[in-house]
This record gives sequence, structure tokens and C-alpha cells, in this order.
Amino acid sequence: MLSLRRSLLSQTKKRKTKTKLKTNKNASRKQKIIAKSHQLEDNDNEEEEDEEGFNLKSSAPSHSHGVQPLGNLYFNPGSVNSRNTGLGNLQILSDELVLEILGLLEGTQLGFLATVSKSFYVFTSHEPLWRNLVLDKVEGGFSYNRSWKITYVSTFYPSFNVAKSTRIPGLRVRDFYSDYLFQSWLCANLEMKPEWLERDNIIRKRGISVEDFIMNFEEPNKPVLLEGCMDNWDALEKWDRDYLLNLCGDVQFSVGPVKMRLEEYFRYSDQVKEERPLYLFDPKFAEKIPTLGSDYEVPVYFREDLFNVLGNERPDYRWIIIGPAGSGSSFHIDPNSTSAWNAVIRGSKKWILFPPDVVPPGVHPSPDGAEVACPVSIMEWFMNFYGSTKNWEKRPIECICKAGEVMFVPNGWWHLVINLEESIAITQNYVSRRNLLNVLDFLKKPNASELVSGTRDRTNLHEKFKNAIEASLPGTIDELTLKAEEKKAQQKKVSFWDTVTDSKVGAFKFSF
Ligand SMILES: O=C(O)CCC(=O)C(=O)O
Repeated sequence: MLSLRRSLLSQTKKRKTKTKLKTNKNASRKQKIIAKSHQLEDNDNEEEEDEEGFNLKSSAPSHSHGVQPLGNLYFNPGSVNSRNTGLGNLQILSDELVLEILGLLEGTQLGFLATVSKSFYVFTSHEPLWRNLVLDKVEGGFSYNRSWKITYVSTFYPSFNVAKSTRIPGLRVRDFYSDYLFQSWLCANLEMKPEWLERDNIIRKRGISVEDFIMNFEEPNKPVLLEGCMDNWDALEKWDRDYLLNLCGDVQFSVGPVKMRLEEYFRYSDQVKEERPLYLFDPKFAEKIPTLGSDYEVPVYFREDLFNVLGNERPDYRWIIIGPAGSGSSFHIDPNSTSAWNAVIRGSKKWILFPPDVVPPGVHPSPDGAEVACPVSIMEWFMNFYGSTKNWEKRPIECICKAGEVMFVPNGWWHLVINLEESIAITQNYVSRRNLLNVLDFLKKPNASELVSGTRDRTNLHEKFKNAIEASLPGTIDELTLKAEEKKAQQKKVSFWDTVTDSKVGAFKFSF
């Protein structure tokens, strides 16, 4: 592992993007970077390592065109930021805006612009620009080759000898300072810090009864990690790369905005070094490859799924999830107010969960709940916000979920998940009697057309679901409503007596 050592304190700007609820995009960047560029390291032989420093992955490239965080400029008196000189009149624009404008260009135009100045060379080399071009234009019909820029060239100009041109290492530009570009590179190449992984405060259970699960976890809406409840799955034994590649052949799976064959996805995930790796997340895997669906079975705790009454009209509910280390899901709440289970078949996942009444730091949902703004990447959230959860009154629940273990994610809980190694998992979202009323309430919100997901007919889902429940399980909604009202009344009573009694000693308390 390469070590980054202290050479500056640099405050970077917030990067924000808004995304639909239950999607994986994010935004907001504010941090102190304690790092030094390799360019500076060349002139500095100090050996001490800063305790707040970060470790880079061993696969990290030795530099990102020499880009340094802005704070380093102040360590080099007399130097001029070549970011500005090379941009001409555009230098007044923020890095985000420059990249936004470059994002409107075609690959050939970016190529021409790269020859204008060193600054344009660095900006036009920004990998997400090339990734967007490839994903927009070829919708999955590409074979990833070392970087998105090379992939673009080899896809659209197959006669161009990329092998020869890429033997020449990328240019390293002197005196180029940009927090935005530096952080993007840093987040793509950082190792998870051990202290981000060590907190483990989830309740683990093995072999509990369904009644126990309902009473202690599902009814009170609390997460739990269930061990041993997928031991009988064929998937646990069989699902390695060879098996899946053989079974799936040319079938295409949903990977972010595109569709990819498994072989191409693994080719990509073996080489990827980016801040937000593409994640394979496919809701139709069992329809495409029925064997995948029969290699696992729903754990006994989650067998009641009332959305089944909708037959083919039920919203998407099960996904196969495959991703390399560093891929994952940034903070979100699960769709349609459903609860979920997530079973790890290969690899391991770090989970962080906050209860419904605690919005995680750095996460900003819109008032109607339709959009969420959060940090650009999971790594960025760890760098900038994880530390602040240490002193929070309502600490998150955290754990590492390993192969063979199942996480129960109760409805309404915020959660973030990062794969610590290449992982394969199955997740299902479901509605049981415990959250039926919640789900019905959610589906009839005035902005249901924006909130409801996983189905085309968003506005009518409430009516359809309610009618289908009435037809299949007559009286269930009324019965549950009555029970909920009784519970509420009971809670009110308790809280009144709590005000006049000391519940710990069972005696009255008086206050004057
Ligand atoms: O990346 C993962 O495994 C977590 C998936 C998840 O959070 C979800 O499906 O809601």
C-alpha cells in the first residue's frame, strides 16, 4: 500500500447532485484532505506518517496527471496555478462548471481540446467524461479496456492502435491545483480505513423462530443480522464466476444505465479504478435465468409477501447484486416503504443504518422525499461524515455482513452499503402484515407518481393493491387498522402514566 503523508490542510468545496429516492447517486463534498501529491513527494524524503493520513490501494496509479489539492499551492510560493493559465477566460468558472461544459462535447472535440493547453489536457482526461460518452453511446456494447478514455477510443476507432499509444504514460502537469479533480482521484484510489470497519453493534441471531423474529425485530422495526438461515441454498455452494458465466452465457444484465453480459461486466470490474464503480443490479435475473431463481429460497422469516396478490403487476422486488470492492449503495430508504432482506453469497459488505427519524449526516432529502442530495461517493461520505457519527446521540447500527449471512432492513431505515471485496448477493423487498398499512399509506401520498417505484402504473398502485388485498384477504386491512389504533391508544395511556409515575420503581412522582 502506498502511504499518503501530510503536507497540507485543504478545505474543498461542496459538490452536490440531487437524485431520485432509492437511486444510487449522491452529492456534497466538504473535507480536509491531509495528503500530498506524488509530485511533491519526489522532493520530500520525510518518513513520518500522519495518523490522519489515508492509505492508497496498491493498484492506485502513481499520479493523476500531477493534479494537486489546492492547498498545496500555498506551500509553493511563487508558483502559478496552471489550471488557470491554461483555461484562458474560462478560468473564472468552477471546476464543476468546466466539467459540465466539457460534458456537452463529443469525444473527438474533447480530443482536440486536449491539445490546446496542459490545463485542457487534464480536464479533458477526467474519466467520468469518457465514461458518460461510452455509456450514452453504446448502451453496453463495449468491452472495457484499462480506462474509459481508452475504451471510448477502442470502441469507436477500432483501427486506432491503442495498445501502442497507451504505452506512453499520461502527461504529468506541473503546478496544477484542483480540489475537485484531486478528490475524485483520491476517492477512487483510497483503501477503507480500519476504523471505518471496526464498529459492530448489530444484534446477531442464529436459529430463532419466526415468532421470535416478528416479536423482537419485525414488529418493533429493528435491524438484525440472521446467521445460518441460507445454509441450504445451492447458490452458497455453486455461485462462483465460472458457474455464473457458464449459466448466463450471452444474457444481459442491468448495470446502472446499461445492459452487459456477465463476462463483460467481470472484465470491467477486474480493472475498474473509479469513485463509483458500475454495479450490477438486476430485477429480472430469475426470469432471464430461472436456475438463478431456484438456487435460493426465501428465508423462513420473510415468506409472507402481500405484494404477491398483485401477480405480475407487483413492483420490482428481487435483485441479484454483483460488484467489485468499493461498489455499493449510497444512503437511501427502500422503495414503497417496504422492508427488505439482503443475503450475501460471496464476499462481504459493510452496512451502516440509521433509524427512520434520523437523517444521516451529509444527506439532505427534499421536503417531499422525492429526491436526496448526498456526497458524490460512498468513499467521500466516509472521509467527510463518518467521523461525526461517533458523537451522535443516535448512533447508527453498523456491521460487516459476510457470505452466508442475511441482513434484515426494516422499512424506513436509511442505509449505506459498501462491498469490501467482490460480492454477490440477493436482496428482496417485501410487505408483510407488519408493514401493510405503512405501504398503503405510502402508495396513496399526493406525489405518489414521483415516489412510487419499480412499476409503470405508479398512481394506481394504491387502488390496485388495496383491492387485491380485499379480494384475497378480506377484512385484513380493517383488522390491522383497528389493531394499530388500539396500539396507539395504549401508547398514549402509557405516556400519560409515564408523566406521573416513576416507571423504574413503580411509584408516583410529583413535581411542583
Ligand atoms: O448494495 C447492496 O447490497 C445493498 C442494496 C440495498 O441497499 C438495497 O437494495 O436497498
